[in-house]
Amino acid sequence: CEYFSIISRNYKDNLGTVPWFPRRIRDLDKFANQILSYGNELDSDHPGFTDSVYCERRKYFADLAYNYKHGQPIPTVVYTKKEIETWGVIFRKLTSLYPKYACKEHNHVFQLLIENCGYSENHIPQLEDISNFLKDCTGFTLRPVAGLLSSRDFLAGLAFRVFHSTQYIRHYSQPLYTPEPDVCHEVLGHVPLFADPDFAQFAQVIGLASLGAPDEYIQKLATCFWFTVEFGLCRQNGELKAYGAGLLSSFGELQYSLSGKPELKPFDPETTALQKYPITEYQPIYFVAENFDDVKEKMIKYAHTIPRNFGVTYDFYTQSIRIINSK
Ligand code: NLE
Ligand code: FE2
Repeated sequence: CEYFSIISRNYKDNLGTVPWFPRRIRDLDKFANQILSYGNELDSDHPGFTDSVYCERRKYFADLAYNYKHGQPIPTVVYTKKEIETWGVIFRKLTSLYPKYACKEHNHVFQLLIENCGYSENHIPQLEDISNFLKDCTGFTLRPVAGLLSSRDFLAGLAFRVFHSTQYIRHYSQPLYTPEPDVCHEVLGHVPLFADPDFAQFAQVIGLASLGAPDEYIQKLATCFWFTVEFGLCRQNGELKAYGAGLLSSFGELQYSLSGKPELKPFDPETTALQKYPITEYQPIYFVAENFDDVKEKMIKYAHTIPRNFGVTYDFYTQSIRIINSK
């Protein structure tokens, strides 16, 4: 199967007008059946490929997400003993590293997640509980996703403060690092930061900038997302800390990223947007942010350089996109 392949789909109609984008939060339901690869098929080099129990399980999770509709509660999952053990290994290892390696926002919210959402080494927290928690903090909510979305669809969700989240767990044989997102990556890596107001706003800025943007800019925005939300480092009190979810969910890469070995560059959307990167191994280069407010302001400036003859805002009352200055 094409588990890690990125196939770009052509949204443009024959007239070359603005690519389609969701206008109401309910429109996000349309993404479910346009995933790049159905999330239940595993590549032959995937550690779970020859494990029929694991494959079956992935199909179960893919179906849950595939059938999900906006407004429904996210289905509760009864995780197996083996799955909880895998989670436990990752949870214990990461929580021992966070005090030293994670940014202060992550550490702050993590405590709240333990108190409010049942985060513990013996329990994989439920997406529904987390989604409700995030909603109270920043208005972010989670939506289960069956497989890889195109960058365009994934980023569009952020415009609505909706984060598409996987619900399955990685194969137990490789807890230290996985190239594909899994529930550990989402709930340990991403969720804490989406509870932070500045960070939430930054993520939404990328989402809004992506709506109707030309393909070339979708790729640039996705690259900025990669080097911030996924693999960002920041400086706090003169020390380097991780805030990217791909680092905060991989106890291998978290230590590596702050080991002094990889190359570090200052985050600047113009140049960061052009950086090439591998998706199945540790990153050779990381970008360092000063703080979330600073990256947000830089992204807002960058968004203005995207050719689009209209502006957009998000209306929280109606959960829909408003078009402004349409020419
Ligand atoms: N490498 C990360 C991990 O092992 O948790 C997942 C990254 C997903 C983009
Ligand atoms: Fe991610």
